[in-house]
Amino acid sequence: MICFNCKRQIPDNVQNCPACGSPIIPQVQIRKEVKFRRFQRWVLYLVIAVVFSGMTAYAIKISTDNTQILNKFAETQNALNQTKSDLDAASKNLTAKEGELAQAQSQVSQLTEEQTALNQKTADYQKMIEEQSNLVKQYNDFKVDLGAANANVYAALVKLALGISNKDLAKIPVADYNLGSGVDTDKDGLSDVVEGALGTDPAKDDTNANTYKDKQEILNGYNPIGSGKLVFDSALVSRLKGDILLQVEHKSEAWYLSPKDGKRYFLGLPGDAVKALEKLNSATSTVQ
Ligand SMILES: [Ca+2]
Ligand SMILES: [Ca+2]
Repeated sequence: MICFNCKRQIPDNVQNCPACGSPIIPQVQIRKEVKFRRFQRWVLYLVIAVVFSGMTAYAIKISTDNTQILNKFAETQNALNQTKSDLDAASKNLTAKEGELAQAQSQVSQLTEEQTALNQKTADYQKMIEEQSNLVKQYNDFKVDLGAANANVYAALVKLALGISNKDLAKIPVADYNLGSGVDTDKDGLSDVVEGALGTDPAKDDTNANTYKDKQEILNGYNPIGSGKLVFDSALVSRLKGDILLQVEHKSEAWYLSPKDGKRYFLGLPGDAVKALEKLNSATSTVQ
């Protein structure tokens, strides 16, 4: 047996150590003591393990919480950066809008000037319309006066003109004057009115179908309705030179027999005769 105090070999069944005098504890009690202390050690290990586990879990929790906080902080930082970026963009946008507003104000100012100019032009235009209206009124008054004058001239014309039969009229050569003005259905250079006066067919450019057109035959002294040459009466022509002849067997078409060339000039229907005479007078210098 071993003394627990001095660790020396001692005899069994002694109450105290012969070497150091310490009381000797029985083996059974020692085993109990060892078992108790082993139990205490395991309890201690258990407590340490529990505490360590708790601390580890707490450390993990703190780490997790920190990570979450850091993540939230990063998110907040990103949100702040985004907000700052948005604010910068809004600031730029605001600057651009201010520029646009200034431009719009400039345009409004320009439009106001244009509106003023437009108002002035409108006033000028209304004044011009008014002046034009006055001119039209004066023109209409003048036309009434002119119409009255023409009526007087025409009355004198009818009074001075001579009536002539179609047969006698055919004995006077036709001048190439005023033959094509107005509607010309067959496009032969003789108006429908002239063809009515000459007796040709206004729907055929070659009334007698001899391959020579009506106007060509008339101006060259040929009969466009029948055949052969027209027979002119120089004595009749000499007698009627300078007269206005009314085609009384038709529609009273007026002809003027020129003393210069002995040809008849078509003046038209009674309503047109005055105008044709005026036209003929202005063209007299060209008549040979
Ligand atoms: Ca014709
Ligand atoms: Ca013919």
